[in-house]
Amino acid sequence: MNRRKFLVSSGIVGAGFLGASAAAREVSHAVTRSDSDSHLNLEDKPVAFTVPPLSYPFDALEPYIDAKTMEIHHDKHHGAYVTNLNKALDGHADLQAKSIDDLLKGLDTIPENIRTAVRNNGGGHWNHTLFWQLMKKGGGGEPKGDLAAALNSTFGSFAGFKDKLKAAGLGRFGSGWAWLIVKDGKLVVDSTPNQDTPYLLGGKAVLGIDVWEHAYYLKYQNLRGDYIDAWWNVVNWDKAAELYVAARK
Ligand code: MN3
Repeated sequence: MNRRKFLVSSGIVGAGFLGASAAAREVSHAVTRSDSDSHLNLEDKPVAFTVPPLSYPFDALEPYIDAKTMEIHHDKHHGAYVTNLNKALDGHADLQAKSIDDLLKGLDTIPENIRTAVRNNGGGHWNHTLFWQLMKKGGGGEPKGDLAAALNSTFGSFAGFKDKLKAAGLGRFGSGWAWLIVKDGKLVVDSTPNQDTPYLLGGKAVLGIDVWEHAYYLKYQNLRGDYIDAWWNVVNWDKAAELYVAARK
């Protein structure tokens, strides 16, 4: 069975266990590859990047992030980054065969006429794929273990860290992201403009918050700070802890 047939059948088998809209997404993305694939299946033409389905329903993060925002953000915004990334890579089989990580780590090697498109849309795909995983229903609270200890020693306290990330988010003029990254073995808070990834900061992501208006405007309008305050209630600290361990390797 080739990859394409396998994914189609697994998508349909999986559909019975998912809600109707999740099932539709699963099937509509079935004839694709996963982003972890780093090489071509030579039996098939190169296949496109896809939006991974959310692992929770759109309303899972209510009341902190509303269902409508999640739906538009995931399906339309993330969807558009993926569509435009695929468009930019059209005709570049060598680049289509790469993982999204490798594309973004090697922006210098991307042909100049599509480099900005890959940076923006590939970055949008990478950032959002991570962002969905950094949130969960019943999230929030405080980190544990090594990450908690490192946040305390680096920023004085968990509250000190939260203040710093909020300031980075508020200080990012226009659209972008605020990040907690590991850089040179240390935790650092920083931000990126547009859809630039932590790779462009020279670090590896532990936690990140989308501060584009599309992430919060329906519920919070111009009050970015209120959105950031609310976002702490949905943070998936288990995922952040996992990324912290990986980033230090
Ligand atoms: Mn966004």
